Amino acid sequence: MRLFLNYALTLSIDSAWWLVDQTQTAAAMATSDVKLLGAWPSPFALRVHIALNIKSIDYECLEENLLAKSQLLLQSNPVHKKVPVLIHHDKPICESLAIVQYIDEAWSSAPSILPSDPYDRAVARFWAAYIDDKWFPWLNGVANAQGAEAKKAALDQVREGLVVLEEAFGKCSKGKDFFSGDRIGYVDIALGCFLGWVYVAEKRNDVKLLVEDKMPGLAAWANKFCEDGTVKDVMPDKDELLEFANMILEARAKLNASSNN
Ligand SMILES: N[C@@H](CCC(=O)N[C@@H](CS)C(=O)NCC(=O)O)C(=O)O
Repeated sequence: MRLFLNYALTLSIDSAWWLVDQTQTAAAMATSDVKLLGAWPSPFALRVHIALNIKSIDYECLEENLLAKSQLLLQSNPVHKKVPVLIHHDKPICESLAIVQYIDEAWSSAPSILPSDPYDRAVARFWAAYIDDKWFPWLNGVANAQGAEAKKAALDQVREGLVVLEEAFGKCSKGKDFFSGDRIGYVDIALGCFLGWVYVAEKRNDVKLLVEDKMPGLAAWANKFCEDGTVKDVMPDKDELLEFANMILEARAKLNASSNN
C-alpha cells in the first residue's frame, strides 16, 4: 500500500500518513519539462493525469509523501502545500481545476477540454464549482458522520447531489456519452475523478449511491468514463482505494479513542 491524502478527515487522514510506506518520492528528481507532483489516491491529482492524457503530453509523475512533503512541493505550492502541482518549464501551477484549464490553453490543439462556446464554458465552470464546493464536501462528510442517523443523512445528501448532477448530465450531454458530448471534457474530469471514492463510500456503508434507476444517465456515464483510454490506466484500483480508506479510518478511530482516554 502506498501513499495518501488528507481527504476525508481533517485530523486523521493527515495524521495517518506515517502508517503508509512510501515507495517513490519527489526526491527522485525528474528531467522532463512537464512534471506532476501527485499522490496516487488523490482525486485532484487524477484530474491532471487525465487532462495530460487527453492532450497526449509526456510527463513525469513525482509521488509525494504528504506526511513528509518534499521541498519541491512546499516551494511550488507555498499557499496550500497540497498536490497536485503541475510544473511546466520550471513554473508551478496549483489547484487541479486551474491546472486542467492551463493544460487546455497551453496545449491548445484538439481535443479541447473546455467548450469553445463562452456560454457552454460558463456552464461547465458552474458545474465544476458545484462539484467541488457543494457535492464533494458532502461525499467527504460521509466518512466524518458519527452515528447511524448522521451517516444516513450524509449519504442521502450525496445521493441528492447526484440527482442534481443527473439532470445536469441530461442537459449538457445532449444525448451523448459525456457531459462534454462525444469526448471526456472539463465536467467529466471534475466529477469522474471521484468515482473511486464513491465506490469506497458505497462499500464502507453497504449502500448504493449511484443508483441506476434514479440516475441512469450518470450510471452509464460512469462506466464509459472509467473505460475511456485517457482514464483507465491512471484511475486508481478501487479496491486498493477501499483498502487504503479502511486503513486510514481505522487509524483515525484508534487516535480518537486514545485521545479520549
Ligand atoms: N482544491 C485542491 C485540493 C487539493 C487537495 O486537497 N489535495 C490533497 C490530496 S487529495 C493534499 O495534498 N492534502 C495534503 C494536505 O492537506 O496537507 C485542488 O483542487 O487541487
